[in-house]
Amino acid sequence: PLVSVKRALLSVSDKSGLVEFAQALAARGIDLVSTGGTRKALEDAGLAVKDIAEVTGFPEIMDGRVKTLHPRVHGGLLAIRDDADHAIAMTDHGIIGIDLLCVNLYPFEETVASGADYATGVENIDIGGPAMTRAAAKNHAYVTVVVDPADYGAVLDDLAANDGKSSIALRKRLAQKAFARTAAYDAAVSNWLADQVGEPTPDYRAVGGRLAEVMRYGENPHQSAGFYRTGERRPGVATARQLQGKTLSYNNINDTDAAFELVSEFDPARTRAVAIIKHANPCGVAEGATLKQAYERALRCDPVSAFGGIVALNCRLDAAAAEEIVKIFTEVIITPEADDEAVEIVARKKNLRLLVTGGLADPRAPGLFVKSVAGGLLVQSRDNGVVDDLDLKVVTKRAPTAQELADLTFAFRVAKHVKSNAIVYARDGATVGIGAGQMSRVDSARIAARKALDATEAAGLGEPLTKGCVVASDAFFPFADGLLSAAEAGATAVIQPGGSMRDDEVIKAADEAGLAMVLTGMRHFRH
Ligand code: 93A
Repeated sequence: PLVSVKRALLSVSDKSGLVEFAQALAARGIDLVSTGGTRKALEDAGLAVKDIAEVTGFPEIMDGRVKTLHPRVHGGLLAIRDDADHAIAMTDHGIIGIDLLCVNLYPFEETVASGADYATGVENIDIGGPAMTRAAAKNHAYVTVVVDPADYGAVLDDLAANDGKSSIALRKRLAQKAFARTAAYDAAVSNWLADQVGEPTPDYRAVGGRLAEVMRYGENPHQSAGFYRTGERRPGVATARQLQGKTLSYNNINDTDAAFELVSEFDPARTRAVAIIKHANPCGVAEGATLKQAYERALRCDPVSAFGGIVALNCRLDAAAAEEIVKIFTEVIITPEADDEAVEIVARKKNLRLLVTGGLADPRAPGLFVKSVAGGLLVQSRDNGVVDDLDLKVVTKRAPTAQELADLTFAFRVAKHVKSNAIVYARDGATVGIGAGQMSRVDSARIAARKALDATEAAGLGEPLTKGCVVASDAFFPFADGLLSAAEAGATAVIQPGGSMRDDEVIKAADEAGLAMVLTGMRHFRH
């Protein structure tokens, strides 16, 4: 199980940590062999390195497309060291064993993510690197393969602990990592090509992510979890800069994503908006003349649930808003940018995470949504429908007033981000009651009304917040009951997709109750 390491082949694109690693290997008397660029980096650092061409007896050709694809390399990686026939083949063909392979691949993902053209993308598909990586990983009984500079230390520690030999435990672990890397790499290439050819069926691209972090646990402490980045350049939780606070948990990431996707629906050129999220559902969303005001109005919707929530902003966090937000316990703030003064205010709360995204996510952008089921993956395009782009139809005798219409589009924008069945009551650009995740729409409507009463009481208001509000529903009202329950609560106007067999009945009930109703023609289920 312990294998002595005599020769190492290094061929890396990402040269970070390379020189130190190679120096430590050389200090152990390990011979170094390298491809062009890697050899140059090592020689520049004063190390003795053999060129791969000396091993193969064959020059690098075709602009480096063929440099390590040679039987002397692959024989050296794949030979079973204690097999007599393999030993004869090695002698017959002048093959020398390679005991350690250090490879990282052409930066394909980074290259295509930076918007490189087609030819550049193709040229950055590494062939020789994955071939060597797979060969070494298959032969981990003898060969140590390291594909991530983060593992250089572990390799050196292993050699130090075993008197210059490598342990099977480490070789096995690194082999697993190597195959994970080549699998993700091929997935990235396939996904990019799918985009290039306009492949209509969403494929498994989201699975081609790279492990960014092993998390302490998943949704619950007995579940293991990892966070993968897909390389998608969408401003949000996966790409944000964390300025302070504890590491994000699985639930934090899930909720922060929901919060930022929601608040990104509000154009900062038009308005300032704040969304407060708990358990992936908004418990308050509001626009305001200032960010501080937007936060206060969002908080008013459900101050009890907002405790320990995630706060997302659609524009630069300023000092006044920061002062307000830190008054109650908040898990995460996510914002496109933050003033220095605001950053200092947040710094008073050591555990509060502050994430800066550099911009908002485009709600109209395409993308994929993946969910796992037993034995499979459900993959669909992201819900990128935006109410502003829809052809709204007034179906009642009374048309909504300008103020009602503004509130209707506001409420529908929010409803898209509420778990179904979603009912959202809103007034003056703020939610006043949200009913989420119920199995019947009428229950969601009742819960939203109940929550609005609680908020009214908490705010010490005489007049219920629902008086003169509007109501949005993520899918059609199958019966008039949900709609009537909203009217009873004080709603004067309704927005919903329409399309029920009983639309006529529902419209008639709306007319009788004096409601104005608008149909969007687009449903926003979210489960
Ligand atoms: O063009 S390749 O697919 N053909 C090869 O034979 C080959 N061998 C190693 N790419 C190949 N590599 C890759 O070159 C490695 O995976 C590594 O990323 C890079 C290192 O090249 P250099 O040492 O010249 O910087």
